[in-house]
Formats: sequence, structure tokens, C-alpha cells
Amino acid sequence: EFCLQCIFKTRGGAESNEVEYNAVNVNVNGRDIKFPCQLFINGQFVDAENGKTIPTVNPANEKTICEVQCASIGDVNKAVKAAKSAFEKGEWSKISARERGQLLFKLADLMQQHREELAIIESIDSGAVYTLALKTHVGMSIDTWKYFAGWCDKIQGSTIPVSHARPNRNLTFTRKEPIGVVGLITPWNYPLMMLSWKMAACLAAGNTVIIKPAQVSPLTALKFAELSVKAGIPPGVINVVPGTGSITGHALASHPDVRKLGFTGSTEIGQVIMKTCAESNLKKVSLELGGKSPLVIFSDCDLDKAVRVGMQSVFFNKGENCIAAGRLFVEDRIHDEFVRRVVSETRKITIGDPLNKSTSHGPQNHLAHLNKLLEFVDIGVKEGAKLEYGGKRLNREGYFFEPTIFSNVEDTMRIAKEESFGPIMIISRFRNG
Ligand code: TAP
Repeated sequence: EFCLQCIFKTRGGAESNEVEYNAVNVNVNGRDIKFPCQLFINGQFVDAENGKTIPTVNPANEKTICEVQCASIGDVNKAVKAAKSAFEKGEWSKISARERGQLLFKLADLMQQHREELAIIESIDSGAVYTLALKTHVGMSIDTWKYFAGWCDKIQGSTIPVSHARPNRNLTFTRKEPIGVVGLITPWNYPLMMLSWKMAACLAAGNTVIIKPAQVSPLTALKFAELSVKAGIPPGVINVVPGTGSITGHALASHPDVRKLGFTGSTEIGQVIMKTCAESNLKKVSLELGGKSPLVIFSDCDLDKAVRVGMQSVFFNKGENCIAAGRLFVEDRIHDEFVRRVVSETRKITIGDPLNKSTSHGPQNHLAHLNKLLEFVDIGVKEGAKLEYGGKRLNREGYFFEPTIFSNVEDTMRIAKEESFGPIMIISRFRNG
């Protein structure tokens, strides 16, 4: 007989479930914080079988925070085996939907208790401004877990009134069942939130998961794994395999025992993933890819508000935001005034240490991304767009990039078509009527 109490009892009580790991200890703003840097497989933190590691760097000071174990193909195989076993015969497969919900609520509560720690880790690992990390990266993750915890016992099928083939009487109904082992591959811009959006729904439905976080920002996923043990989530239900996309991610996408793959990232890699999923075992696949959303500003707008909203929509989370406004179309009657005001307001943005509560704009997530933004600016200038403001790396340590504004952008230009994924405002003029 399996029940929540049994899980808690066999695993040492809901509050006292602890897991051992090689801790990374850091002191940030006078606060001691510890987190794991190993793979999390079958409820335990372990080293990669080949001992390979990847350094993870604090983008605010360019210093290595720690070396994180990098999962090999063999490690992915172990994680999939653990997830399959947990799904088919573990405690997870035997508890009721309501009990599953209680475990997820418990996990959300623990995230709430550890929210400041999680926000600090997110901030040093991804460059997110601490106040934003607390509210958005972590706060929205907790909300997501609570929301999906509530779904666990509400997933139901329907009965369908088909015509009877007389003399038989048929009962036709649907039953929604978990699919099994799910692989998740996430990007670096909102590490914990991406994990939460993908994983919470999977677990609520009763699946087991293996996640490969982005190699440049894996730390909150590992801290989360520690909290999942504290919450009493059984071994094998959640597995975290940091590593590279080309080896670890590919091993997950191509694994024959993974039944579904959830991916968020670039359109190019999305195409690769879809092909890999098809060629391996035709696993189901969900892709959330790039975009270039427009924000249209008409002359009868409240200009102060339009400037505020325009800046938020481009500069939020230093532009590393999948719902950022990729282009702004401003009606010609207010165009010049809009550009003047937006430049003047952008000058006032406080750029600096993301842990400092007065900072509103932190460093870009990692060096390769910063370099891509500098290249994007070069392309814009060469194509003839007008660089109104910014466009340069800041002359200080850290991957800081000036919030940037381009005007006179034509539809045919590359900067009008490609996503920068950074704080670069692309303004085009339009005539209304
Ligand atoms: P990608 O380069 O596509 O990477 C996303 C994830 O895929 C990373 O974990 C990456 O591993 C992994 N990966 C790379 N190659 C792979 C392969 N061959 N097989 C399996 N996995 C592989 O994107 P990114 O640079 O991290 O994120 C930025 C992009 O994500 C932007 O273009 C943005 O549009 C998009 N994005 C979209 C959304 C939504 S909701 N639509 C949200 C956020 C971001 P590594 O860590 O080794 O790179």
C-alpha cells in the first residue's frame, strides 16, 4: 500500500528529507548560500560518469561560480532508465492524483520558503536583476507549481453518446493517462521559470521527467532538484542532467524510451530537435521557438504611457525575453517626439550589479550572447539604420551592454527580421491613412 504518509515515512518525514551532495558554498551580499553542482539522477546527486565539467560564470563579474558536472550519453541513459522505472513501478505510479497534488503543493511551499536563495542563485547565474528574479523568475515559478498542483485531481475524460449498433449497447469514454518519460530542454533566459512551465504540467499529469537546462545557467534547476527531495518527490520522477545541447540534449531527444520532448529555444535548434524526435521513435514534440512581435503605436496614444510600455516591452530582463517587442512601429506624426523621449528615458536606466536593489538593468546572460548583440548592432549600422542610442559594451567588468535604440529601420533590413533577444529597440515609421 502506498500513500503520502508512506512516502514521507520511508523517506524520513516531509520536512527532514535531505539529500547529500558536493555543495558549492557562496557568500552573496552577506548571505551564505549553498547549491549542488552535480547531476541529479534517481533521487541522488552524482558526478558525470566521465567526470567532465562545464564552468558556469557570473555575468556580472566574469568569474567562474563553479564547475558543473556535464552529463554524457551514458548519464542520460541512466536518467531515462530511472524515470522509466519510476513511471512504471515506482511510488509515483501508485499514489493517487490527489496525493500527487499534495506533493506538488509541498514543493511549491518549499520554493516559497527558499525564494530569496533561489532568486540570488538565478541572479548570479543569469544576470537577472535580483528584484525581478524574486518577483518574476522565482515568483512566477512558484505560482506555476501551485496552479498545476491544483490540476492533478481534475484531469478527466468524457463519456461520448455514440449511436448504438443494435442489438449491442456501447459505452464509449475517454481516459486521460500520462504518456510516460518526458524529456525537457530549456534555454537560459528564465532558467527556473522555463523549468517550471515545462515540468509542472508533466508531473501534474503523472509523467516522469528528465530536464537538460541550458549549459550557461543550470544552477537553479539543481537547487530545485534538492528541494524536490525535501518535498518527498520519489526518486526517478525528476532528473536533472546539465550538459551540452549537442551531446546531452541530443541524447535525450533521440532516446527511444523518451515518449515526449518539450523544448524551448531557437528556431534553428527547434528544427533539429523535431527531426531527431521523428527519426528516433517518432516521439511527440512541443516546441516554443523564436519570434519577432510588433508593438504598434498610433498618434492618438498617451505618449508617456507609450514610451513606458515601449521600453518595458524591449528592455525587460535586459531584452532576454521571448515576448519582447521585436519591432516598434510608430505613426509618423509622433515618431520624432517618441524617439526623442524614448532616448531621453533610456539614458536614465540604472545599469549595474544585479544584486543591488537600485539596479534596473543587469549584464547579458553570457559572453557569446553579448558578442551576438554587438554583431547585431554592426549589421544594423551597415544596413543604414540610424543608431539613436547605445550599441556598445560598457567599459567595466561583466557582460554589460548599453540599452540600444535604432530608428529608420526598413522592412528589408536584417535587424527588422531577426530576433536579437537583447535590449535593442527597433523603430520603424508608418503612415496611417
Ligand atoms: P538554443 O540555442 O536553441 O538552446 C536551447 C536549448 O537547446 C539549450 O539547452 C541548448 O543546449 C539545447 N540544444 C542546443 N542544440 C541542441 C541539439 N542539437 N539537441 C538538443 N538540444 C540542443 O536557444 P538559446 O540560445 O538557449 O535561447 C535563446 C532562444 O530561445 C531565442 O532565440 C528565443 O527566441 C528562444 N526562446 C523562446 C521562448 C519561447 S517561450 N518561445 C522562450 C525563451 C527563449 P546548450 O545549453 O548547450 O546551448
